[in-house]
Amino acid sequence: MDTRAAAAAVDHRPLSERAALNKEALKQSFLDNLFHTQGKFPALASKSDYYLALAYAVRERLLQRWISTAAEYMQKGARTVSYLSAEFLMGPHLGNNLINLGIYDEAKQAMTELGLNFDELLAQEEEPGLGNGGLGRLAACFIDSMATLEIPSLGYGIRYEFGIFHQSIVDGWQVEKTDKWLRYGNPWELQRPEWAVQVKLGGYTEHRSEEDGTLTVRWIPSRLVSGVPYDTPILGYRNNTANTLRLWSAQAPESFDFEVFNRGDYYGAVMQKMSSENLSKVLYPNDEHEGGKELRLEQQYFFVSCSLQDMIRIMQGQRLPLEHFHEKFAVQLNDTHPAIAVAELMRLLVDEHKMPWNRAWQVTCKTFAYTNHTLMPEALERWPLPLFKKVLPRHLEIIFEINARFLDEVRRRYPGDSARVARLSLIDESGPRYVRMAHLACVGSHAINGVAELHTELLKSDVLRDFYELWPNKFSNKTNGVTPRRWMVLANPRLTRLVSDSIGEDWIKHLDQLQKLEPLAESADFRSHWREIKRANKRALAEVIARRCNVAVDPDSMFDVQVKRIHEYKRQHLAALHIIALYLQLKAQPNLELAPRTFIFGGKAAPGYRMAKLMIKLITGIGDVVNRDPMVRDRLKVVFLPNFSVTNGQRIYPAADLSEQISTAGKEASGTGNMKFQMNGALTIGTMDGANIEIREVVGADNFFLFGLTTPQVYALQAQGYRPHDWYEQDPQLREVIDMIRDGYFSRGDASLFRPLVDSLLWHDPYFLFADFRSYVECQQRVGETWVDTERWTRMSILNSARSGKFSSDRSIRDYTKDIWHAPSVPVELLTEHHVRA
Ligand code: RUG
Repeated sequence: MDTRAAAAAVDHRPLSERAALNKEALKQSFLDNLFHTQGKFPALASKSDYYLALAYAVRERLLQRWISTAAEYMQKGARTVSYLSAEFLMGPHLGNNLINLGIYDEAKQAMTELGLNFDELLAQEEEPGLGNGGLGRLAACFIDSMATLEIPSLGYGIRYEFGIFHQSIVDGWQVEKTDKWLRYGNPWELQRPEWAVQVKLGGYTEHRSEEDGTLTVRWIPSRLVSGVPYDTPILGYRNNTANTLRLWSAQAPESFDFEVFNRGDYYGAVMQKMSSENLSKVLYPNDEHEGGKELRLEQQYFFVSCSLQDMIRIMQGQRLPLEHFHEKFAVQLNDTHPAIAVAELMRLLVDEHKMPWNRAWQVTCKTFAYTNHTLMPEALERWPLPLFKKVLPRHLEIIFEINARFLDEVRRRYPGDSARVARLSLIDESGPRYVRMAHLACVGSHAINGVAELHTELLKSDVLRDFYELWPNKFSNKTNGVTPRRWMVLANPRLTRLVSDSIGEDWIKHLDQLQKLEPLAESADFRSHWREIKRANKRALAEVIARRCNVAVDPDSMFDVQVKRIHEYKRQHLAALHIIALYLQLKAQPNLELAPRTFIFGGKAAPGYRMAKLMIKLITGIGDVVNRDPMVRDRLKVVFLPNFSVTNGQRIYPAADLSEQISTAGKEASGTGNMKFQMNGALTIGTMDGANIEIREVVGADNFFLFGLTTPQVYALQAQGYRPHDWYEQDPQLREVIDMIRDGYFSRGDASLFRPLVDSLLWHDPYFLFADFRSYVECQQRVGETWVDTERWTRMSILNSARSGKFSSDRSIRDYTKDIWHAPSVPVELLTEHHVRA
């Protein structure tokens, strides 16, 4: 770009004129921002400067929508959904905002005309990885859908300074690096210090009888932390709505610093400031044992308290009495991480706003609804009582009071059933005492939901059975969904163009309309287009793989993909066993007809989860052997793509032929990656688990590769005493595969490396790999046979995509709105600058 020409082009017109949604206006604001915001001219500007200049240009276009939305909601006194989530895995904003504003192509053209590479600019954005996986990404899809459906909503969470760690693979092992996503600033957020709130922690309580006979409680904290909100606009798709994601950052409150400072303890004051700011420092990476982590409990309480105080501020601003809190706000608890909100709202209403207990309890129960996301017992949060008391002494008292009243009700319903009372109690007293957060969420919510049909049924019959028996009407299912804006339109522009050219653009907001593609599955011409697109996407991914993994993969081979968190229950190691079986087959019969396959893995292991890290090492070890072996390397390739993230997912899902959804039946609550693959035309090989069951239901059994035990079969096998070693003895192929790992074939002769993994499988196999091995291998055989019939495969691929309408998060949000939130949509009229000033 020529500096003089660029300088001459700077424009001084008011923002409203400059913020038009067209190419020339965009170019203009880009140049203005390069000069006035970045303070750079082209000869000095870095790619990051260009990215930021474009981001600010886009932000100017968001602000008008954001202000108009806020004004509309205020004027209408709109009922608002508050989505409380410890994680929001947003992914990069720029591309998504351009799509939702409807100016993606214009922006691309504008940058190209300025001599810049648009894709390179997009790649500059540091992805805000403020989540671990499915749960955080679901929250991101949900706020996208709420904005698209024009439902007034606020996403509340934590502005972690370090998001999910960056994974690299060194010598086949996972290595973690901190994620400094804020290092170059974040153009998408606005700090709102004027809405900061104070949060208390620690200390003790004082109870006093007043003269009028009432009892007042004072909580004297040992620490105060200030919560400062950072707001990010969340655009709806091609409408005027821009809702808000409000993330809280912890800072030291000045007044408190001063107290220590005045005592002359300067270093003490500094330490206190640092310890306060630690609260929002880092996202916990979903480790196995979080129960004892004080900072994690503090984080949860911190963002919940900030958010509820913020809602109260909003009510007071609109002069609404707090008795009507539940009418103004529908608060959804995304898992148990924000469950402390039940006790905190009670504290705010009773202690701080002097509402009588019974009234406050009614308001609280009508306010909250709770989504459960897991059946894994170790993921159900509980906090040791002493720790809880140390951090939240007043809340423990409130929980005891809630529990006493609740258990009275239980005893009335089930006289003499003390075992049931113990099971339902908010306090686990079977050993050392714990506060059970799922119980607190169930008792304090008017609605409880699971995230897929099977999951909800298992909650009712197993994990939350006692609560279901008590309150069957509270329970419902809300199957997850994903936003087609990010996961199709942004991630797969080629497919988007083909689909829109064939059936129009309505499907982007009404995904059911993809059904119109079904007849096209019979057109040879359409199928050929469909294949060309998949091939182009695979070529693009192959380039990434060559760059990152230094492995050449063939875009004409089948891309067989498993990307998700690494966990034993998700069974990446089952896929590994199958690859070894294929390898052995090829070695034994070099002329075997076998269509070339590329196995692609991606996913992070929690840093403290040793078995998961060993699973990564096993996969990379298999890759080292297979990819180098001249006898097989043209037919099998194995790659582990490092640092699976939203950005990488956008490249991977559109390029997949086969989606691996192979968790043990009854373990995966829903899965959402399965939906992203399906939308983009991958076929699924999967168990009867989570949302796989519903995917199979909509695509039809003929278009889905099913294998493995069902949940009742898993339970039965467990009950009769599962002995994996017997399965090993009885299956020669399985034996050969396991022996090879055990003997060090994939660890350069080191027979000790995979010993923990092999021993766990042989003697425990808690996730039934051996029991499902034969069925999986046979199913993979069927996959291979189908793949070589290219036309049939393509037909199945088109039908998978055409029948994915159910899995739009728009459908999920409609379900929540209809059954739980009852929040009507509020279309927004755009304000001009003139309105705002007047
Ligand atoms: O493991 C579940 C997924 O099955 C599910 O699709 C996703 C969204 O509902 O949530 C995941 N999850 C569960 N993430 N964390 C938990 C437990 O806290």
